Amino acid sequence: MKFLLIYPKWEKLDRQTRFTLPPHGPVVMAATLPADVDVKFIDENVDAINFDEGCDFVGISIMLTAQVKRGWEIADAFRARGIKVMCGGIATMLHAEESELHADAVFLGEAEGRMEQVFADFKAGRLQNVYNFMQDQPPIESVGTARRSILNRDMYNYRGVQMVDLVHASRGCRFNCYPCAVRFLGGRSFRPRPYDRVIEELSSIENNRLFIVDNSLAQDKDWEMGLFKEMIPLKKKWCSHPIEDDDKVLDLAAQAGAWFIYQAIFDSSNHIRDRVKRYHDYGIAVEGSILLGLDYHTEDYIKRLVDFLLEIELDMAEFTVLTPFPHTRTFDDLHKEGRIFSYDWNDYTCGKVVFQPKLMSPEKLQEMYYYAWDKFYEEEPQNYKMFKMLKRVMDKERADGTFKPRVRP
Ligand code: B12
Ligand code: SF4
Repeated sequence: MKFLLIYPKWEKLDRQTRFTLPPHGPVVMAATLPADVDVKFIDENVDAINFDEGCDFVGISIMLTAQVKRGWEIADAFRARGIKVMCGGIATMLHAEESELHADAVFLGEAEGRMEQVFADFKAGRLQNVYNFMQDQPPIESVGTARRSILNRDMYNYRGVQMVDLVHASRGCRFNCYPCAVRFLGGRSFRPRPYDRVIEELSSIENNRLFIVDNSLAQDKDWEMGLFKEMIPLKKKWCSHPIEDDDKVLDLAAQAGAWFIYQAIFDSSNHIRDRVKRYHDYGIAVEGSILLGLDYHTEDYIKRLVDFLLEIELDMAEFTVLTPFPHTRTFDDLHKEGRIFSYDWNDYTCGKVVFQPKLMSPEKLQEMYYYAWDKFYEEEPQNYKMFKMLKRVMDKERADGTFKPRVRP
């Protein structure tokens, strides 16, 4: 049977350099399909969908809120042709009830160990409207190597330079940050994968450059250090969300190939200054993730914050505006206070203001978003800073003999 798995197009952040990373949820989900399912994958961000392509069943993998409306449009179009559609993925869980209106089946939760039942139901003509496994997570040991062979690999490069492959070493998160939905999605327990499964997966990836997409690696120091030790012989180069601010951890991370870290930067304190400096001391670059529009943010505060980022020589910066995603505390508060003025999910890109900020107008916050991007990249444009980051990884690769030239037109 032919299963068409689709990852809908989504709008990128205004001002951010355009490049596309391979999606991860769909390739992990594809690894869980029963052996007799013939899967074809389309990432609409890099390839067009042929709605008249013959297939028996369509799956739509939706990660972002800004992707849901396009996902539903695609679902409607296939259903209008008489083909059954199942939606899954992070944003399907966050928008479950609305998704039910557009799909024959809505799958909520992790796919491991569940697809045999779903596909048996489909074949028997008894597909259920909702499969809800959110409170019943599969054992973490059952997470296998993602099925990256379904990707159209040539599309994921930046000006001919090989970008990263995505991989994860754990699920869940024990924190509960204000704007984040991970607590709702994965529960608050941290679920590390066994080292041998992670190392087996990392070894199977031809690409030397990786993005370890775990929510945060800074959750269990012993596990984190053990992981880095196991990774050293692989000589991979990788970026990730934060790692522990500890000399032993930073040293092991550097030895294991840490290239750059996405670090949330929320103020201009000495704590942040030292945190960034310590990464730099270990040869690890930092891409700051900076959220604008918190209740204490004024125009002046944002201007000073951008000056601070330049002063501490942050390598790259990604500015976003606070966005009240469903199932977050941000949504609950702003909704209750009547401060959300757009519930059009296409606006939820993190680059558009959809709520009334406390100390400025929405228009001013939007203006400050553009100000932050423009000011930070005024002297050294984004392409240049990105080139410096890529050069950094190439230098590391040349130093340990792992550099592979791979230039695409
Ligand atoms: C990787 C990632 C990215 C990558 C995506 C790369 C790509 N090409 O798609 C990048 C870096 C580009 C990215 C960007 C953003 N991201 Co992001 N990202 C993630 C992250 C860290 C991992 C997602 C992942 O791969 N998980 C692991 C996979 C295996 O899990 P999964 O997708 O749930 O898949 C499983 C199941 O859902 C199921 N499944 C999946 N698909 C399907 C389909 C079917 C049919 C079925 C049955 C099952 C199924 O099977 C899988 C295996 O069990 C998540 C947080 C997290 N840890 O989940 C945030 C997350 C998804 N991102 C988020 C956000 C906010 C963003 C941004 C909007 C803002 C930002 N700066 O972070 C930007 C986009 C800005 C823009 N407009 O340009 C939010 C989502 C908020 C929302 N409601 O939209 C999350 C949840 C982070 C958070 N802390 O809140 N992101
Ligand atoms: S923002 Fe990151 S660290 Fe905080 S709860 Fe979400 S996933 Fe965990």
